[in-house]
Amino acid sequence: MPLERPPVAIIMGSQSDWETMKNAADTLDALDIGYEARIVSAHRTPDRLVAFAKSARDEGFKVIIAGAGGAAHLPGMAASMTPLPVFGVPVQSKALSGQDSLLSIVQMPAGIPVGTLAIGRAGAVNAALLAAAVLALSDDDLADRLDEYRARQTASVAEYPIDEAP
Ligand code: RP5
Repeated sequence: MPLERPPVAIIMGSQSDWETMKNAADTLDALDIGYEARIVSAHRTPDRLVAFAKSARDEGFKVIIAGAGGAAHLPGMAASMTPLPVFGVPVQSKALSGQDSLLSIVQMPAGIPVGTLAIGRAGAVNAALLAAAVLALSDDDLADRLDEYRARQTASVAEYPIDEAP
């Protein structure tokens, strides 16, 4: 019997990733989708990663959003140990501006997919929206909320630019 878990797990390699990954959490909040956020480092807490990834489906999670920076092995290693869809968010690193994170996450070998998003905030927001789209396939109320989210976004875009205060 699975434990009662929210549908989305947001995992990240470090506390320092939270500033970026909070954008995924905020987006899920806006769509009223439950999530659990955890720090799970592929390098510093490998046993925690194995325990999490191997039990994620049985615990009731449906989608995993994994953010990491630098040598960003977390999304790929998580994907190697779970059949759940994994969306990877490259966190912007200090040394290489996140290009290292992006390439670490995106270059998965055939057979173990990670849906890789953009570097930084945009990637975190879009990972949440992709998670929502997956969940909406079997949740009509969520599909409606996603449509409304898109409609609000469209309505918020002005037709003409204005001068902004310097
Ligand atoms: C990665 O190393 C984390 O995902 C983080 O982006 C990066 C730096 O971690 P800290 O040194 O800030 O903890 O594992």
